[in-house]
Amino acid sequence: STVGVTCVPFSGGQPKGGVDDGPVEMVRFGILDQLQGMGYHVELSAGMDKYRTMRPESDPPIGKMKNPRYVSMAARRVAEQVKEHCAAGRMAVTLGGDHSIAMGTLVGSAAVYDDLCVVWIDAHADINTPSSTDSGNLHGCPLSFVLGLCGADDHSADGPFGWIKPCIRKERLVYIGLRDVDAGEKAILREHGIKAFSMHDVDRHGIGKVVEMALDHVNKDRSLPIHMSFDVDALDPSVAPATGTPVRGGLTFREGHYICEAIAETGCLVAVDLVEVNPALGDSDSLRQTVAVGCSLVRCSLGETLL
Ligand code: DIR
Ligand code: MN
Ligand code: MN
Ligand code: MN
Repeated sequence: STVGVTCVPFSGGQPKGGVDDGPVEMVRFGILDQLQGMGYHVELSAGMDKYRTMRPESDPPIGKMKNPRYVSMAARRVAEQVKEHCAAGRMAVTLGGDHSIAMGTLVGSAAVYDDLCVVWIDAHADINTPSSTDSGNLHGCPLSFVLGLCGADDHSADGPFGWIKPCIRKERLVYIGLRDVDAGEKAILREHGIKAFSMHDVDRHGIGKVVEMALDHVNKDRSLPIHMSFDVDALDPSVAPATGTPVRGGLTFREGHYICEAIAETGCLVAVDLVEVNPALGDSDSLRQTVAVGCSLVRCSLGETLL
């Protein structure tokens, strides 16, 4: 079978440079050869350099949103590339880049798969709306756009995000790993009854039970297509130090891998994002460790097993 890999060297959804070098470092580490070694044919999306050169000359904030036009243009292109892979029946693997690109990956996979479920692995909820965000960084907002939680004006045809039509049902979203959720985001999760398993739940139940409960919530019969969006900052900073917004108390190396293995085992996975690897942060050891763990999570999502 074929994996459709989209590399997205993009950092416009947050202020730290370097996260745009995540995909090239993962390729340099050998992720494409590793997937081929697992028996996959690899189809690589063309023109990854365009994500750097497409930055508009002028991109003043809209309300609190920073780089709104650039984020929108990049995500829109991601959506086309992911949609093309999904439409061709390929497993869509997207290497970021910051998490704002998930606006694009989700629009792309949801355009092909009805009743898509989303498993979001992250320290953060990434569900701020353009009005609830404190930082204005759009990597903290991708889910509000695809769920349809922002205001009508945020989707207006003359604004940058008019192309995003809500495409994910809130009942089909579940989180694992949360531990740094803004007050406004907590209110959104509560108001909409969105299911989330925090690190507290991982401590209480163990990762095996948490993944089972998460899948039971979005995909009781294990029959619906799954899009897994994995922010490497879900892992503990001791495991994945080279990332822009590390938060203590995260998933262990095995817990992170277990999630990917268990979701791969369902046979329902159609798209995987691996985002927020920032090779510019920390020393060369942190970089190597983080890139390596990112690649290994991708391989496990594609069926690599321990035995
Ligand atoms: C915060 C941090 N909730 C924000 N979000 C991060 O800026 O909206 N997401 N770091 O990955
Ligand atoms: Mn995060
Ligand atoms: Mn909306
Ligand atoms: Mn994230």
